[in-house]
Amino acid sequence: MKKKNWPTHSILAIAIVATWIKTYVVYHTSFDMEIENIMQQVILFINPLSFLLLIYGLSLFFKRPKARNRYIVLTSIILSIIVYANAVFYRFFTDFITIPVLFQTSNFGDLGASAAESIFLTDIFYFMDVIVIIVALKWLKVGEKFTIVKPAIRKSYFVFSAAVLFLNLGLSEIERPQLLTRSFDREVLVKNIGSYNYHLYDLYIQSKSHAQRALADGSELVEVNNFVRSSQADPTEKTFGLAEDRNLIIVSLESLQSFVINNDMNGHEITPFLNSLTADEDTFYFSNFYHQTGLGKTSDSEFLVENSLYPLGGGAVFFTHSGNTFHSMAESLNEEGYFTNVLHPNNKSFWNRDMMYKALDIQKYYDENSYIVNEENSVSWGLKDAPFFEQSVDLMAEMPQPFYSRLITLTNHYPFTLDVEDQNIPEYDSNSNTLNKYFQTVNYMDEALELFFEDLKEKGLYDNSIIVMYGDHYGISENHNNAMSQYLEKEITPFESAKLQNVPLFVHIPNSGVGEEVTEVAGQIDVRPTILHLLGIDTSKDMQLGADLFSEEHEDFVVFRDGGFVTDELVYTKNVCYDSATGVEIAVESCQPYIDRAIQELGYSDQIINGDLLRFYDLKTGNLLIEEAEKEE
Ligand code: GP9
Ligand code: MN
Repeated sequence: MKKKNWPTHSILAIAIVATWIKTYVVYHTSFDMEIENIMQQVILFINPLSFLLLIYGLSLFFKRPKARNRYIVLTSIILSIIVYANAVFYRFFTDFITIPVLFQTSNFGDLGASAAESIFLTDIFYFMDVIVIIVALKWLKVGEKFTIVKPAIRKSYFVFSAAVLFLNLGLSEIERPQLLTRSFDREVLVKNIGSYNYHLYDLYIQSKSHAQRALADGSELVEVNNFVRSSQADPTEKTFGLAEDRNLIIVSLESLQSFVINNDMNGHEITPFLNSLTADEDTFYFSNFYHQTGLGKTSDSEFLVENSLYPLGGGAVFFTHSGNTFHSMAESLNEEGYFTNVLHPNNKSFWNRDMMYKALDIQKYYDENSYIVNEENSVSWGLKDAPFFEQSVDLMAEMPQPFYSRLITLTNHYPFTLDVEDQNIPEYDSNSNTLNKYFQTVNYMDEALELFFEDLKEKGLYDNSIIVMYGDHYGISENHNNAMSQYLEKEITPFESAKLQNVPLFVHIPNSGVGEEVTEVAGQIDVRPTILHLLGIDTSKDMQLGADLFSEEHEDFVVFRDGGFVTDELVYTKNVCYDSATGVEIAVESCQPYIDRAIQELGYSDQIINGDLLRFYDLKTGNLLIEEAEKEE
């Protein structure tokens, strides 16, 4: 059979259309992006096109058809890998890749078990366009003449591609004004400018922040300092120094959200021990406390607690800025003669902790090498919580006092795997395997905590310590909304999702007798000043964005990393303002002052981190070291 002759640039056209359609299908099947109207659907449809026209169009600069085809195939492979990597990443983090996370490759090894569960044979679809192009090359008879594409044709081609880009940006501007200047939300970006352009934009943002450090001279600190000083909350006499000279023990509770506290699952109490603490006379239980983490998850919560600054909007600050100068809580406690350390039975480079802890002046990191870890005492990510606490108390008993020990639990981590002998309550019965198992691992962690308290008492460490515990971030992502709505017996709207970022905070001060439930709206950023004040340490010179939770000047206001927030009256999320009590949507004007404040605070925090501004700050005197920096040059 004689093959039909196809026009010269058929392969180019096929490549563009194949990748375009594939990308659009991937948008709908791999990412959970809410499309609210026809316009958004149109934008989503056209947004891959301008980039694909450009990148595949570069083949027009090759003279030989062979080279041109090779370039097209190679490009399609690279683009497919990018799309696929995003899809797999999204399965974990419900987010798109940003450049700094690519430098976190040492984490990917540890993700092993979970990653394997997230890769399927059907994923071959992500390479569908590559297959189509290769088949087309093999079967279609395309003019193989040695051709130089006329510059005029090339020019009109690229003008067309630019026109498509401007059409895309124009429609996005109507749909979402100031998209590129204000957005904290990667999803909105991808929805509007497309996943490929988003990566270019990200590249631009990241190199800009790199340049920011080089350009910063400390003068930026003047405004930040004025803001921090004016929003400082003074401690109250009632609680200042309440736990003076005690050891400080902080426990980061993996993936623990507040919805399980004082709740049951099919009649089974989930967290009996923590529930008892909510009504304990030695415990302050903060029921309106929220996590504020971004992509850095556990490490972001650590960053918030140590620095009282926000983590970054893209990537984990533990990775991107471990070379910065920080004034951490550990540094303040070192000054007071504390032995500062972290205990966590994982590989020391996970989340770049080994590097970052040095920057945070933490004296010792007891990583997995400090623990006896074997088949019997570990599950999934590593050492189980109960043996972890047990061995940690042994280590703590040997430490010079007073000490500041921060312990990070591990068992209640996705995919929430638990040995049968540790399961004390049954699984839940929804369509989400993740949620079904979550209750069991939470229950296990709760039991381990009770044993931890007993161990501390046994080793004589309990009475002279203060024990602070908080949920590090959500455990159940929005991917499990159906199952969550079955469990909570209500629809999980964006408003409910925001409220589900509520995690518990416990401040347990043995023999103090002053405990109560505190309903102040607050976040992880407030932990540091609260604790330091309880220990009787002045923070009036600290460059911090949080405030003492016991202070009369503490505001009911918590800012999320994506620019959303919660106050005692309002919830703002995904650009919509809600009445906090009813969940009813209200005019955005009511939220506006707080929207501006949130942007301002996040901006100052980003400035401090990106500009590495604390190198220009003398914590002892509170002086800005601007002139000295100038003299050095
Ligand atoms: C890893 C542990 C879990 O060491 O802290 O990190 P996460 O995935 O929750 O950020
Ligand atoms: Mn975590």
